Amino acid sequence: MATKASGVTDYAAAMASGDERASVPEGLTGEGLRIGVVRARWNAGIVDRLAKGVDRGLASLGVTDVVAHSVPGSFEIPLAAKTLAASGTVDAVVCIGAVIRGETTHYELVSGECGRGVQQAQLDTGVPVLFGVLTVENEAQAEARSQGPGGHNVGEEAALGAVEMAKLIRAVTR
Ligand code: DLZ
Repeated sequence: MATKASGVTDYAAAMASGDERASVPEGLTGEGLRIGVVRARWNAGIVDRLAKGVDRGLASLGVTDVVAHSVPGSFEIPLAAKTLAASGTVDAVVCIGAVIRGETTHYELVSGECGRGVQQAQLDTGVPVLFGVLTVENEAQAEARSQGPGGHNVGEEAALGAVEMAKLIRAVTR
């Protein structure tokens, strides 16, 4: 595991490779869960890669019941995610999108409001809403974080987190 003290470059490389990602709790299963997915259509090629990661992550934990919706861009993700979470039809929501600084002068606005809104959605509804949205400098960084099987994929990580959080909420509230 890289440490920040070893240098900014090492840490950035670790973040890109996924070395800092959370481990999956032993024995975690998503059987019987219904998971919602909200995906943005901006930067569709990258979001497709994240979506494949979501599918892999959910399948690896035995999730078979998935409901997916798309929205125009990442700015619209929070409302769709909150509405889905509040509907009472899903155990968790995974949000995927890609905000690339090079392509937008209002990068901070779109990425910041998306992150803030996703957090608000889960706090307001009590349903886990996972942030699988890339906020990166360029396409190369986006590709490094949306890799195929065995590689770093933020969508896959968010999917695993959704199952973990859904089970946690279920365990402490029922
Ligand atoms: C407008 C815009 C721009 C410039 N860049 C992105 C982006 O990199 N990623 C993304 O998901 N969406 C982007 N958008 C679209 C906004 O999220 C939103 O859809 C529009 O501003 C309409 O509200």
